[in-house]
Amino acid sequence: MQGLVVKKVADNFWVKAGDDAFVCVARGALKANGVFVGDRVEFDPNNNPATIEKVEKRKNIFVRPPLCNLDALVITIAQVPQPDYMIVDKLILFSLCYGVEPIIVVNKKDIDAGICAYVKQTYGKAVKNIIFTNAHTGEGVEDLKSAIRGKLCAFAGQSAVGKSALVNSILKKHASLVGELSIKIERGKNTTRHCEIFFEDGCLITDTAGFSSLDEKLLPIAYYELPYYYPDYVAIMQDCKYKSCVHYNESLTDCAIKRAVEEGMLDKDRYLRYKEIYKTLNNKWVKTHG
Ligand SMILES: Nc1nc2c(ncn2[C@@H]2O[C@H](COP(=O)(O)OP(=O)(O)OP(=O)(O)O)[C@@H](O)[C@H]2O)c(=O)[nH]1
Ligand SMILES: [Mg+2]
Ligand SMILES: [Zn+2]
Repeated sequence: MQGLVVKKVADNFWVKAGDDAFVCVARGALKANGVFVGDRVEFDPNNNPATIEKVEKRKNIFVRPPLCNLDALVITIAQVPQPDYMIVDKLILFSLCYGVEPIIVVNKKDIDAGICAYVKQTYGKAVKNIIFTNAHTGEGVEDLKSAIRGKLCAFAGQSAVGKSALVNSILKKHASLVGELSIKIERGKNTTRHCEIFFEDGCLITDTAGFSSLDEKLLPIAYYELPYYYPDYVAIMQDCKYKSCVHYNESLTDCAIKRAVEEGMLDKDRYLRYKEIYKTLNNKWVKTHG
């Protein structure tokens, strides 16, 4: 039978097939860390215990949290706590590196004091789905569900922006499960993080804290590739004078990105953060390539 690994506890895997879940163990060579939550597997339910026989090819894999085949990352921000847009930029880069769709959710719409308009303006050309929600009233949550339906997704973003509240709002029936899960996650930073996929109305969700903080040094991008992970830059970079333009030190007349920033077509702060990330990646390159 075929199924999706939705939960792992010790050496046991919960494999969902249709409406049923089978508790399985991994067979032979798959035993040593060969199966992850998110894996699509072939399993034999007639063995006792049921056994996972084969793991399908993965599109991506993460260690913290231990999860694979992620389709979408819901990057959550809010008016309060004060947004750190460097985190948003890095989470977008991270998503695009691993073939994950970045989705931006601006939560706490009820206390919006300009952030909704700013985010639309700044990221509208880079991220297709930008959604505004109020996790308390459920406003916008149907839009969010439409954006993530059929995709395995995880929530990321600063603490207290309302990730768990949003997950709870989507997973009405499983609210207590989510609470239990976050307690497990919060307990002790160094213990292995529990990770589980929840289902509701065609949405596949995992509430995990693992993706929230990112070090740009760990991004698997060479500095000269960085511009290609900015869809808003890619859209106009054919207008740069030089093919190998990195949109850093070139003159305003040579670089279309710098010009667009100067003319207010692209957000200036996002560009300054781009330069900061570029510099970090460049330093890393110099260190490792001499
Ligand atoms: N006003 C308002 N408050 C909200 C909204 N959504 C969540 N909150 C509140 O924001 C606080 C933080 O919500 P959480 O869901 O715990 O935030 P989180 O992102 O999961 O935080 P961490 O688990 O620490 O990463 C709680 O007090 C929520 O009640 C909203 O739409 N509007
Ligand atoms: Mg939380
Ligand atoms: Zn340029």
